[in-house]
Amino acid sequence: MKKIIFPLLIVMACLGTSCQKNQTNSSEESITQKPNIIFIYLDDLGYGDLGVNGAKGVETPHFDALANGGINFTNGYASSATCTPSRYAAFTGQYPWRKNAKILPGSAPMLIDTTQVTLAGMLKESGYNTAIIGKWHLGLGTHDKNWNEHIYPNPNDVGYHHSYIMAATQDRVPTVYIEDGDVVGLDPNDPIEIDYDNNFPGQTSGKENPELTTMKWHHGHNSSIINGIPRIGFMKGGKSAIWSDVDMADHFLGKVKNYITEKSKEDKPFFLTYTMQQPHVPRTPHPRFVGKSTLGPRGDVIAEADWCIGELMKTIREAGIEENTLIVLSSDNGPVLNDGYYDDAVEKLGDHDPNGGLRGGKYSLYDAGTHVPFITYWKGKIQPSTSNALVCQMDLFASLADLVGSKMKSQDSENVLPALLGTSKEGRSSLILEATTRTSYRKGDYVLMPAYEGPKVNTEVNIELGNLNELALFNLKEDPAQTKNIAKENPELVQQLLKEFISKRGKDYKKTSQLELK
Ligand code: NG6
Ligand code: CA
Repeated sequence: MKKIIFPLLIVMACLGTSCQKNQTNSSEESITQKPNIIFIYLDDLGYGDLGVNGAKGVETPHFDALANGGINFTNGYASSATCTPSRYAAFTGQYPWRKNAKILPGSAPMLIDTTQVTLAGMLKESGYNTAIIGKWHLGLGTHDKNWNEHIYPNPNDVGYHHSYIMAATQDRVPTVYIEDGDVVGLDPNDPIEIDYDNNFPGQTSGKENPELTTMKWHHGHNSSIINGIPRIGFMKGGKSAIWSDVDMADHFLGKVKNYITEKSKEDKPFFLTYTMQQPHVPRTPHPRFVGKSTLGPRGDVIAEADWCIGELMKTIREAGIEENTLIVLSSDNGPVLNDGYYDDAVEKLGDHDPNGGLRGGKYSLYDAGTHVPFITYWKGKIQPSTSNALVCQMDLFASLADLVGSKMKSQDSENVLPALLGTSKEGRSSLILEATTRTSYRKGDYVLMPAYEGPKVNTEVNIELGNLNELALFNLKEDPAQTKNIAKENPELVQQLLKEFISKRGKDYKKTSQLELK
């Protein structure tokens, strides 16, 4: 947006009434300046996947520049250890277990109700242009939607003026882009059909025709073969609309650059959610990035994502808005190596630790499931630092509402704006974390993990799930790898935390369902 006009409004307001300096700092700033906001949301990027957090075998200079030039949070969280629930929380400010949010198939109806408050909707109400470009994975339309017609509801019905998305994940059908509710490039004579249960007569599949695949499936991912990659779910038709996997990063980035360039010319500020697909499976780096890391495709797509961030920053600088743009960067859940394809992520890991020393990973109730990279950057406004304040993506709603002077509220979001801007090292005092319906309770440096039934390890992805025989207490500051259950030594603290947890989460926290990868 152009240089800001708000001071004039304040002068005008002061002419009418007495103009006391009675606002808090942040609301005062929000009156003088509403910055552009860009939320960069990665998919399955681990805390330790950034150079600044100790990555080995892949260089991430652009991520690191944001972290070193802004605030690198050491206690930043996704609400959940999988995508749909985390996105639900980040985009609505409500705990995902209230909505029973789980990993959705690509055919799922929209999970967010069109009457719900959303982060984008709040910013839209506050005068922002709003857009989402990238992965969605919160369902679209209704159960019986027709992909060949306008899809309602879509992101534009829950707060975004503009959306350019993939419906679910890169490994799920439909493998097409959807712009403002319409499939892009669709030939009406070749309509799309989607089925998550049964294949279409006469069509090949990864299960029956593995010889036709160029990427081999390890578990699941054996339905329709598209661009040589076996996917989750069956798809028929829509040939002209099918995306190119190796070009996906460039494709979304192109949309992002155009959006920033165009909207920075307008008087309104913008809120852009850039939901990158990396390093989720299938990992398909553009040929320019193949071999850029020593980690195989998983590292190469992290290098690709890093380049995209560099390009985004270049665009912001060229548009002259770097000092008027708040950037928040995070990941929807922790890392996984083999998530269903043979792609050398395990074999080429070397001494890289995507978890950054934390236990578990994607799908896990242990810390690495939800404890993710979390960076805020605002040139000239945020002083470079690291912060151990406890912050969650779900808090963007209340924090950004404060920043822009909105009175709108969402149920579970807490205002941690001072932590996000670095004027305070205090974040939330507690947080409920979730992994496939199981929940734990983080308070201060401690995390309380109730006992849950189920396997200790998911052997397909080789990740410890955090199903413990007995309730456990860990001090994450002293023991980030969660090696020592200190519940027995701290009975009073355990009772206190359990009481708080149950009062917030409800007594039925034990009603859980098992992780099913499909
Ligand atoms: C699992 C998929 C996994 C990934 C995940 C969702 C199988 C066997 N595994 O069910 O590959 O797609 O769902 O990931 O299908 S998330 O980051 O979007 O939550
Ligand atoms: Ca994810």
